[in-house]
Amino acid sequence: MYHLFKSIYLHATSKEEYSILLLGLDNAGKTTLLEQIKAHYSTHAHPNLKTVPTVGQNVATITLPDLYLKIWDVGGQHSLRGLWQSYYSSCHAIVFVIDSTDVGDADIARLAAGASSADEEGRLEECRLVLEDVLQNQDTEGVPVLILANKQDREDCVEVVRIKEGLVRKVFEGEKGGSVRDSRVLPCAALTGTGVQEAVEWICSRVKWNKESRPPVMR
Ligand SMILES: Nc1nc2c(ncn2[C@@H]2O[C@H](COP(=O)(O)OP(=O)(O)OP(=O)(O)O)[C@@H](O)[C@H]2O)c(=O)[nH]1
Ligand SMILES: [Mg+2]
Repeated sequence: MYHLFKSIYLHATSKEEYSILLLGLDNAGKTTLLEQIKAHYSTHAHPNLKTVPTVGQNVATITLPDLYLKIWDVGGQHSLRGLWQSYYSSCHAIVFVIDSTDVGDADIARLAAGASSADEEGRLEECRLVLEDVLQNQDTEGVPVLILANKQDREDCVEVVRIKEGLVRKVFEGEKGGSVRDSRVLPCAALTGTGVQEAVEWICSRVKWNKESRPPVMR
């Protein structure tokens, strides 16, 4: 009887926990985003916006009314990207952060037209290859992916619609786009916090939707 009551109690007081993986090239804004999410969903904290390049990982758990999000922010430098795949099988959603000032509007137009990308101004090609690599890995199969077009506060940013049509759609619909999955492209400015709540809301709805394929951990 004790065990029955204990398990009923634990069930009633526990919540689902989902792991979210922040990916993207170095300098994209992942750590800044994590800081804003932490500040937004706790009553006291101010975001620490003085970030340094991440070597290894940062992790934070935020508490929402009906679930926990455990957010993993991993370093995006070239030499660290090999570590990403060890997170894939246990994550419930991926947030791929793009620096909208570092993909080049003209380059996007060239890519969309199927032309070569020999004289790029930004890191569009690198970004495309890295995103394709994530989507192609079998451990990310079926995982919802949110693409955040970050740094939309800067005047020199490429608009979200251009990134969506010219880059993301091309990757997702290409042969290296991987399996069919839930995906969305949203604008964001991690530095100011604009778009952060919308991103978290999308993530929450999609991990719940996908929970039969990737069940949460009960905490
Ligand atoms: N203007 C602007 N700057 C941003 C934004 N987000 C991040 N930054 C700046 O971009 C730089 C890199 O941000 P980080 O959050 O450290 O980047 P990261 O993706 O964690 O980089 P790695 O740890 O090397 O993978 C910092 O100088 C941030 O202040 C944004 O939305 N707008
Ligand atoms: Mg970082």
